[in-house]
Amino acid sequence: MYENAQFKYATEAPTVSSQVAQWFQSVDRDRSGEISWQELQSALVNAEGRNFNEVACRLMIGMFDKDKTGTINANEFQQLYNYINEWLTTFRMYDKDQSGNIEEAELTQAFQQMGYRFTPEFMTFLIQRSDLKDHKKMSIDQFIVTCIQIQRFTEAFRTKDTERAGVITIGFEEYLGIALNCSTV
Ligand SMILES: [Ca+2]
Ligand SMILES: [Ca+2]
Repeated sequence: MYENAQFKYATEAPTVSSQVAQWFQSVDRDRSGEISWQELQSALVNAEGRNFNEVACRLMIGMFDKDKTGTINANEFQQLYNYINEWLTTFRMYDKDQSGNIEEAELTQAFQQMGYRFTPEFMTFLIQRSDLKDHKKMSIDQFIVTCIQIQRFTEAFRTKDTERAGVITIGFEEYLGIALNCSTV
């Protein structure tokens, strides 16, 4: 089931830099020397056979676009490549039944291992918003986005929650500021 949740163009172990260069060339379809989120999107497929969602691709491009051109050059790409591979490894580790998706029990365990203590209700909520139809699973791209967003919101929350009480009081505009900042891709 995993064949789909991989780089479409990678044929061998992805650690050698010549292979990274090869993948860069395959992904850079218009030969601009830069990878756009659209090009990244068309190169990444989840277990459903669907291309990664737009938010996931924009988020990942944004993270490694050091010179802020909106695209990834060959130098920036190595890091992006490693980052995506780390996510693939993480995802595989949590996808215990190797279904290619993260089901609710797997998600619960994943967040526990990441150090979060969430209620079962919150886990159900996360699964439901990922799988609008069957309420059963989360794909790899949804998992990446969910983890990144929860991580960002957690960091923002912690800067306010200095006593580690798990509760904060926040003004309306400050709340909006955090929400808008954390959702920016
Ligand atoms: Ca390009
Ligand atoms: Ca699974």
